[in-house]
Amino acid sequence: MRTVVWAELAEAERADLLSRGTAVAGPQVTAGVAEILAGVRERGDAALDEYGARFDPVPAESVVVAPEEIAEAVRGLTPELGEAITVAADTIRTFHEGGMASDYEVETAPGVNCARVIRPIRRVGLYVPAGSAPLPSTALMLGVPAQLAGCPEIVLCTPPGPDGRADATVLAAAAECGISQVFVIGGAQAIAAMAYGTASVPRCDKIFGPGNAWVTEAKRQVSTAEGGPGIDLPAGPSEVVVIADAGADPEFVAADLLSQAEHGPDSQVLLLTDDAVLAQAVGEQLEAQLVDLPRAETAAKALGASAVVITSDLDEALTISNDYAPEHLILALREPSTWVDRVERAGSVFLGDWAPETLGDYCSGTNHVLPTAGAARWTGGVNVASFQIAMTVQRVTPAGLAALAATAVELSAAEGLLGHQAAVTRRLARARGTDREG
Ligand code: HSO
Ligand code: ZN
Repeated sequence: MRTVVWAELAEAERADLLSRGTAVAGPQVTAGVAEILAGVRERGDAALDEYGARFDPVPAESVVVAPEEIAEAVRGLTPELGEAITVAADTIRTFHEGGMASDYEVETAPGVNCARVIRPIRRVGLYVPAGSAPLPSTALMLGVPAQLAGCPEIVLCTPPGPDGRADATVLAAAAECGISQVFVIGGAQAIAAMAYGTASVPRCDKIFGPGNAWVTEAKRQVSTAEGGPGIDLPAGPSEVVVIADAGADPEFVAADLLSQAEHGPDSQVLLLTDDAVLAQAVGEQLEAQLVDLPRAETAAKALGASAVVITSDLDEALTISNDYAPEHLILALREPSTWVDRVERAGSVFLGDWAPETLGDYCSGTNHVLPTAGAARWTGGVNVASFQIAMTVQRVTPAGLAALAATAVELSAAEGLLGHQAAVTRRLARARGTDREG
């Protein structure tokens, strides 16, 4: 990792340092994705087989995962892994359940009652990647909130592994969330199948989940097509910013940086610190720890494109992080809670020396499907509300209509929409007539 001093950087160098370089799909990906989407839309299952044969190292024999295969996957888990899936599902459930939106009703004017009622999205599609490694934890992060939201139909797509089958742990995680409609389809074609539907794959109303550039671009394209499904958020290459002070533990800081760097060569890793001695020590730790990692090559590539930034003080570090809007932010600081108020935007924040991002990735309870590429400027991560529709309902009595009639009449006149106005005044006249008769 190269080390730079923030105060010595020109404006353009600062912008370059904070630019992801991965946020926008290249023209090749855009065009390739468009072709796949059109293929699946026009030829359905036949196109899925065709793209599977073209893109998957070992294509699946059938895209449909039979219920017996899911049951077999659950039976085949070691007791330890089975327990880990259950414990993680429980913590995720506990945290997400605590923040569920509820219905509410208020009287906004005498005789006018407005309510919000929550409805689950009818059919949701979850994408669980397996490109560089199968991610059963992602099945839990999407499946648990979908289940809590009460979605009646949950569809899950995941790419085939080296044996041409869905990863057994992903299947077991799906089963933990009560998901039975599982398909072995990867990449843009999986997103296309869930967006348009095929004879085998049901058409979904909203598509969730992280993925590579092709998956992220496919989600973007289907969601902007007319009648297309909704999508959760851009969940591209993983990002972590660590803000560390002189008291931080270099061994822990290096371990956290490596844990995200190992996701992929395009992972975005940044260390911000006001202490050059700490920066030096973290550098030494990175070198020492890297050699032990099976994915050292991947992590080294990501670190090669990353930086350690020396700031004048911690406040400046917070300002940089807020501008960058990271997916994950670790505050390896003394009294970290006192700094939380300074954090304006980040997908998920980890406080102090004992909260590694790994816990959030797997089992503390928070979600790991989080905004990347700066989307934390405008959204948080996936939660139960992501799987629900907040519908409004109003009840109005004749007195309620009378109470707001003048307001509606005035505003409809201002907009020149006299049809709107008549819908009020006709009722008003009738209500007055009824009053007089009564
Ligand atoms: N850090 C990843 C999530 C993940 N990590 C899954 C391990 N498995 C993106 O937030
Ligand atoms: Zn991770």
